[in-house]
Formats: sequence, structure tokens, C-alpha cells
Amino acid sequence: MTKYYNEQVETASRDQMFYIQSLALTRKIKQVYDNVPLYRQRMDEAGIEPGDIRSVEDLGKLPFTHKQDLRDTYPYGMFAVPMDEVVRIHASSGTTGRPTVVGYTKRDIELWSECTARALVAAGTERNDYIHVSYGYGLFTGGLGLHYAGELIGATVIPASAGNTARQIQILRDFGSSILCCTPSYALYIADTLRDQGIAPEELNLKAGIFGAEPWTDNMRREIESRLHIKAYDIYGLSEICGPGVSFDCECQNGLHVNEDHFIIEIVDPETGNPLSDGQYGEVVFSCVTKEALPLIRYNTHDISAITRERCACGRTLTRMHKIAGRTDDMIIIRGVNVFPSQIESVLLSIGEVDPHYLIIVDRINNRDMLEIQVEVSQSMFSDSVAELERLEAKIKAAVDSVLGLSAKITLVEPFTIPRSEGKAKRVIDKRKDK
Ligand code: DLL
Repeated sequence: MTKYYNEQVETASRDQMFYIQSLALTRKIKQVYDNVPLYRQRMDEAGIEPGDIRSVEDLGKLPFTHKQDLRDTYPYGMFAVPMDEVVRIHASSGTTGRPTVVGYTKRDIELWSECTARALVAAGTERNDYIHVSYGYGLFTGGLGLHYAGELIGATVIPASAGNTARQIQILRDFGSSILCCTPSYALYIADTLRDQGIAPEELNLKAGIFGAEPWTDNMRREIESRLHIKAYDIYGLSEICGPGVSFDCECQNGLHVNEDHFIIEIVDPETGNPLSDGQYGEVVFSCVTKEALPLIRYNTHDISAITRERCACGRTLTRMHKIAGRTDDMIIIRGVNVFPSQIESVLLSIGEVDPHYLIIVDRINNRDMLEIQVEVSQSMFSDSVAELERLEAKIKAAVDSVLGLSAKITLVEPFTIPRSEGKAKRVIDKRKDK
């Protein structure tokens, strides 16, 4: 197999890419203007007609879109095709209880699979590989995203899904998994469990890992590589754009190549929204120029990165993103699951027995993300029996776990122990940043 999945596109000249993107963009703008009321309204308000967008250079004339727009039009209001053309739905957390719902036509699934297949091939995957997918299967895009890509290149896919580490290790060992796909923190957790079980990395057949869905550093990359004896590749994406496969590492591990024939990337100043030059860090914005069901235009991801358009030593000419440096909103990612403090707050308020004074503490213990929520109880509640407090703790835990889809530790604390703030409340202490 070649080192590219689609050599023509992945090594196109910058001029060719500009032409491919501009052609697709002008068509897409017409489609969204005709089919999505929100775009028509925004463009009308800005005094822009589809004909005003003639090339990528005109992109800046268009308004941005945000997660809030998906929330306001929940669940299907931004879809650009009739529902009978939609063959798949995925979803991720929104800023409130409502998830962000995304849809795909048959063609969208094919395009997405190709994008992710490019990532697999760039990581050296071949037809005779065993792709062990430990991203969650379900509404999360990780599991099925990697799964379809693996099948597309003709490799053998093992849909292990997330959780049950002992079983994962048995499968890794017995089935001969050669490519591991999961979050980087889970890869380290697997490494710890292998060590605890006295299994040496050489006893496995692993050669590479494709890790994403949460931020990770180059130090963590080196740690995973040395502990599992594999090469660790980054993969980036978000459900709103398609899922995993928006951009990907190649063997040079020197920036993530954006699948630019499908997603046009811009970096903008978080304050002004003005485009920034190559090399400058800002918010990552994508425009989907080929997607049919949900072609988001100028979607602000709130992820922070910078880009370079220089040809990579691997031969690819696709624009590269630096590793994600953080986010400009308050979303936190715990074991690959997106969590907003506002979700936790609304659960606490819905319970009614506690005051909305809480602190979210995220830590990484033994390479496993841990979520603790400290909740203040009122004076009268605090003088109740231990059994009563335990009942309340269990009730909060059940509600939080079911809304977030994650297990959280709930700690009830005495009245007035959570610091009050005079400005913006500091709700989150993320201890992972110092590790
Ligand atoms: O996390 C899609 C995905 C699945 C990507 C599997 C890679 C592998 P969402 O749940 O919608 O989609 O979360 C998207 O996760 O805006 C980033 O903040 C973060 N994120 C995803 N990949 C990376 C990465 C999936 N490689 C949000 N590095 C994005 C840093 C990442 N952050």
C-alpha cells in the first residue's frame, strides 16, 4: 500500500487546493442559502448573496456559526437536506442539557470514512493490520468513525469499544491487535494495567496508536511511545465537522494535516474574529465544503491552534495545525467526554436540596481522569444524620452520572467552604494541566 490514501489530494499544489476549495465553497454556499433558514437570515442581515462568494478569499465576508446555533435549532434545524436522506445521527454534549446533534447522508459517511482512512494510512496502517477501536461506540463519533475507516482500507477492525480494561488487554493479546485507537489517557491507563499484570509490551503485536478526542502534549506522546513500544499518532476532530479525521498526524509528527478538500481552516483572533497570519495562535474555524446533511460554514470550534502551509517532509501539502493548545470556552474533556460546568450546575439546581455553590475538580490519577464535584450543603442539611447526607450524595451522583455519561465522585462540604468570587466564579480546578 502507498503511504497516502489519496495521493492526488494529499500532495496537490497550493494552487490546485485553492481551486478545489473555491469551487466547492461557492456551490456549498448556494446550497446552505437555499436550504438552511439560519444561513439565509444571517447572510441577508449581512447583505451578502451567494454570488458574492466567488473563492476562498471571500470566506471572511460570511458570518461565523457557533455551538449555540445548533442548540437554538435543536435537533435538526441546521440540516441542509430532507431527513429521508439522513442515514446516521451522532451527538455530543452541548452547553446545557441538550446534546449537539449532527447528521450524515450516505455520501457524508463515505467522505468521513475517507478522511479518517487518510489518518490510518498516514500512521502506517495496511490491509493486514488489526485495528483495535477502544473509542466509545454509540452517539460519540470516535468508535464508528475509526471503524468505518478501518473497513474502508480493508484492514481487520476489532470493535472493542471503551471500558473493561481487563477484557481490552485480553483482546489486545489474543486477537493480535496492531493499531490501537483510543484517547491518549486511556492508552496510558492500558500501559499501567499491562505493567500491573506483568505483561511486557513485546507480548503484544501493537505497532502504532491513533490517539485523540482530548488534548495531549508531546511529553505524553513520548511517555506512551516508550511505555507501549509503539509510535503514537494524533488525530483531531469534532462531531460538528464530522468526528475524528478532520486532521491527522503523519510519520513526521510535526503538525496535523487538515483534510482541506473537505474542511477549510482559518485561524481567527478570539477577540475580534479577524483572520490571523500563519504561525499565530487563535481560534480554529472550519467551513465544510462537501458535506451534505450538516455543512457548517465558518464554525468556530473554540479550540486554539496555529497553522502552517509549508510542505511537510512526508510529501503532503495539506495545511498543518499545531497540536491543540487549549480552548477559549469552558468546555473540559474528561476521558474523552465533553463536559460543561453549566451541565453540572443545572443538575444540581434540578435536585433542589443543595445551594448552587460547587467546585469541579479534575485530576489524573494513575493515568485515569477523575472528576470530583464538591457541593456545599446548607446549615440545616449539614446537621442532619449521616444517613441523610449519604442519601443526598447518592442522589446527586446518580443524576450527574446519567447526564454526563461519566462516573463522578460527589463530596458534600460544609456551608461556606467553597470560596465565593467577586467576579467570574472559578468553578473548575484542572490539576491535569500541571502534570
Ligand atoms: O472528540 C471526535 C474525535 C474522536 C476526535 C476520536 C479524535 C478521536 P467531540 O466529542 O465533538 O468529538 O469533541 C470535540 O474534542 O473541539 C477538541 O476540543 C477536542 N479534541 C478532539 N480531538 C483532539 C485532539 C471528538 N487530537 C472536541 N487534541 C474538540 C486535542 C481534541 N483536542
